[in-house]
Amino acid sequence: MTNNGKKPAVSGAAARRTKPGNGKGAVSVGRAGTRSPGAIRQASLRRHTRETQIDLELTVDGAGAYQISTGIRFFDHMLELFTRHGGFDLTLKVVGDLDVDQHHTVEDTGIALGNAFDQALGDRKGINRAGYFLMPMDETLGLAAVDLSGRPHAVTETKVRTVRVGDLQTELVHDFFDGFAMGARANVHVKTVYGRSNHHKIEAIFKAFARALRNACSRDERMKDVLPSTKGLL
Ligand SMILES: [Mn+2]
Repeated sequence: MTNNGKKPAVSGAAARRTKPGNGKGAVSVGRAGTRSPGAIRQASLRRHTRETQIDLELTVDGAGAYQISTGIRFFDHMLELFTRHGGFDLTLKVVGDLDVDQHHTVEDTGIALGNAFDQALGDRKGINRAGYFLMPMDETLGLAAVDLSGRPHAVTETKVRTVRVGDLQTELVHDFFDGFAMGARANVHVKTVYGRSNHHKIEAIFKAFARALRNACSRDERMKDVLPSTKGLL
């Protein structure tokens, strides 16, 4: 799916580095150069392993433009609305070993997306760092709380009892957020407070997550060059 394709210009030269990755394959990460306050925060990432091939371009300070294909249609739907509700821009192409099952595809997408946020946010100075959101969707209420704390941990409670919603294995919702938390070095809590429709339960969580993350990533005008931690490192 695609929309206006709006793409802000990269500020600074894109520095590119390649590292050996985790033994599963080569991983190269490109990121926007030195960020001045107000610069658009972006990252591009290529994560190719024997299980998944992921190519991703993220703009944190975007306008909700997306072009997303993971091979799992319901997952695409969730990532599309994540991008729009977050006000990000996301181009994401995932080719995973769906002949095994959806696990690697969903988990690795979470890791890669989290990595992209980590890269784009740099030293995390001058951002809110934490955010939360309560998202209603008809009869369902979804909750998300995010802290870009450097401490990876995810807690999920979807209250979905069916094995699948659409074509997505629902237990993998946790693996996505767990992967994201690892990749972004973030603490992520998402839950369905209540609801009936399984589609709504997952969708409300993704929307709440997008808006909580948007708040966490947003700049704090009063603390422009300040690290939002007394520890000295995020
Ligand atoms: Mn929907």
